[in-house]
Amino acid sequence: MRLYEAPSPNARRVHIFMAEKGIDCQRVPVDIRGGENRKADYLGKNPSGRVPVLELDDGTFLAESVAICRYLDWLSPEPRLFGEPGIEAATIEMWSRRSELNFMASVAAAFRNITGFFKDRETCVKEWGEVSAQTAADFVGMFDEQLAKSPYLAGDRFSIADITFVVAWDFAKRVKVVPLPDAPNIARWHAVIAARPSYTAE
Ligand SMILES: N[C@@H](CCC(=O)N[C@@H](CS)C(=O)NCC(=O)O)C(=O)O
Repeated sequence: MRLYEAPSPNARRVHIFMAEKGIDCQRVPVDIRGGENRKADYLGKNPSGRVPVLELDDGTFLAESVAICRYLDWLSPEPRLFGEPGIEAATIEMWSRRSELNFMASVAAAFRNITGFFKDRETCVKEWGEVSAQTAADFVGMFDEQLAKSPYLAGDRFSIADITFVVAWDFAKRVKVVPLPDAPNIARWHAVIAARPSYTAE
C-alpha cells in the first residue's frame, strides 16, 4: 500500500488511525501548496483533487480519509475504532459526523476563506469564512457538554470520532481563525488523547 499525503489535517487522521492499528506503509508526498494535487496525474487517482489517497497493492485508489480508515479497520480489526456493530457503532458514527460536519468542515471553511490559503484554485469569500468560524465556535459547547458526561466522545472507548475531533481542534488552535471559547472538558479529554502514542504519529 502507498499513502499519498501532505502535512494536513486529513492526512493526520489517517496517520493517527494507522498508529492505533500498528499499520504502516510507503508514503508519497504530494505538493498541495504547489498544486500537484490539481494536475491530471493526481486527479486520475482522486478526482476531487485532495489528500490523502491510499493506493492498494492491486492499484485501486481509495480517497476520503474516513473511507481509508474504514478499509484499514477491516484489514486490522483490533482495536475496533468504528465500534462493535449495533448501538456502539451507531453512536460512534453520530459523533464522527458531528465532529466532521459541525466542526471540522466549518474550521476548514473558515481557514480557507479567511486566509485565502488556496486562492490560486478557489474563490475565497471572507464573510463566509467568518460565518464558518462562528459556526465552529458555536458548536464547541456541544462537544464540551458531551465530554463532561463521557470520557471519550462516543462513550468509554477511544474511536474515530475522537480522532476527527482532535485533529480539527488542534488545527483550529494552530491557525487561529476560530474564536474558540473556553472548554474545560475538551481540555481534560485533550490531555488524555495527547498522551496516546498515536497523537504524534506522522
Ligand atoms: N473529505 C476529504 C477532505 C480532504 C481534504 O480536504 N484535504 C485537504 C488537506 S486537509 C487538501 O487536499 N487540500 C488541498 C486542496 O484543496 O487543493 C477527506 O476526508 O479526505
